[in-house]
Amino acid sequence: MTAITGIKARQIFDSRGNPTIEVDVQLESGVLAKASVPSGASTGRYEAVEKRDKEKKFGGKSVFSVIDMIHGEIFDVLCGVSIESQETIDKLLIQLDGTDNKSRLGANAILAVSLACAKAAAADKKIALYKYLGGLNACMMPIPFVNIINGGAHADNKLDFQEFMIVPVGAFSFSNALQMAQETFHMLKQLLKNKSLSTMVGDEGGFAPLISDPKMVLDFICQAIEKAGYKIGDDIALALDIAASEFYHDNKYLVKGINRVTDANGLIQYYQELCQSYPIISIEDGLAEDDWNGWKLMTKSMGENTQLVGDDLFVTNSRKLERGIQEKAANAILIKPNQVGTLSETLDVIRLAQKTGYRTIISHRSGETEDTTIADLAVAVNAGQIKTGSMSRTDRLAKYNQLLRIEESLGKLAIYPNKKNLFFPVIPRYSK
Ligand code: 2PG
Ligand code: MG
Repeated sequence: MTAITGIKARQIFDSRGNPTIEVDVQLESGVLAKASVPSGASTGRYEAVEKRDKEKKFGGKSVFSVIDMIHGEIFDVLCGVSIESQETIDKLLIQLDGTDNKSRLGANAILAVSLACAKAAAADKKIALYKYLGGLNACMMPIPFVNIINGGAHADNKLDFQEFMIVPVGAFSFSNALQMAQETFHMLKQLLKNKSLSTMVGDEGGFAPLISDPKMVLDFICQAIEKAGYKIGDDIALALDIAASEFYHDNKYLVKGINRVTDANGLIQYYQELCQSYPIISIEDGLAEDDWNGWKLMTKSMGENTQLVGDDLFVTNSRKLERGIQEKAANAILIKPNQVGTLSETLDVIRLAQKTGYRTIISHRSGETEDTTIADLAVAVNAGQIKTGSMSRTDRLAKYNQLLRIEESLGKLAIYPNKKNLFFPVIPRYSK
C-alpha cells in the first residue's frame, strides 16, 4: 500500500481569468501529481455547489477559504490513506462533506483532490491515467464534437443557441478527425472574413460572429465543410448544444434571434425542421432542465433518429439519470465531473448510462484549465464521444493533444468509432 502523505492546494486561474483550484497530492513513494478544476457559465441549477470566498477581491471569486479547508479538514481525513482505492478516497470526501450537493466543502475542492489522487495512483503504478482507470479494455478513441461557432452565455453575439459543433463521423482515426476539424475551422474563418463578419472567438474557441439566425450559421458551416473538401453528413455531421435552460422563463422559451416565444412543442417542431435541412445528429439541452414533460415529448418524437443529450437535465447525477431512464427522457448524457464532484460518482453515472443504453459524451466546461483528465477519462470508459471546444485556445487543444498522445500510445489497438464501423455510438438504438 502507498499512502497519501501530503496535499498542497493553490489558487490558479481558468481560461476566463477566474480563480480556480489546483491540488498536488504527494505519496510516501515520492510521487507527486496535480489536478485542477474547471468552471461553467451556463451551469445547471442542480449541479454540485462550487464554493468561492464571495469577498470583494477577485470579483468575489477567490477560493482561499476553500484551499484552507483542503489543507485542514480534507488533509486530516486523507493523510495516511492508501492511494490504491479511489472509491475509498471519494467515500471519505463525500462523508466529510456530509451534504447532498457538496455545499459544505465545495465540489471544486472535492473534485480537485479526487482527480489528483487518481493521477497520483496512476503515476505510482507508472501507467497512463486512461489505462489506470480503464484497464486493458480502454481502447476506443472518442469522436470529437468540435464547437466551431459559439453563442449563448459563451459569446457576446445574438445567437440564442450556445454551441454549433462539427462531428467528423467519416474519419478513420482520431487524428484524421482532428485534421477534418482543423481544415473546416480555418475554411470557416475565411468564409466569415469574406463576408466581413468577425472572426473573434468565444469562450470555447469557436467563432462568435454577429449573426442571430441559427440557419445562417448552419449554412456557413456546411459551406465550410464542402469547401474544405468534405461531404456534409457523410464525412462531417453537425451537433448543437441549445442550452435551453438559459432562455426558459415562465414556462416559455424566448428565442430572440428568430423572434419566437414558444413552448416545448414549438421548439421541437423547429428542431425537426432543422434536422430535415441539415445533417444534425445530436441535440444537447434542447429543452430546459425542469421541463420534464417537454423532454419526454421530444424523446418520443425525435429520439429514434437523433441523439438527445441531457446536460443541465441530468447534471452528471445518477438519481437524475434514473428518472430519465424511467420516464424515457433523452437518450444520452453529458458527463462533467465537476457537476457531481468526485471521480467515483462520475464513473458510477457513466456505468449506469452504458448499462441502460444511454450514450455518454465526456465534456469540458466553458471555463477550463490546462488539466487534461477528461481526455483520459473518455478513453478509459470507452465513452465514444467527447466535447472539448474548438480548434483554437490552448485550454481546449490541450485535451485534443492529450488524445493524440493516447492514440499514439494505443497504436494498432486504437479504435475510432466512425460511421462505417460497429462502434459508431451516436445514433441511438432507442425503443419506444
Ligand atoms: C455546456 C458547457 C460546456 P458550461 O453547456 O455543455 O460546453 O458549458 O461549462 O458553461 O456549462
Ligand atoms: Mg451543455
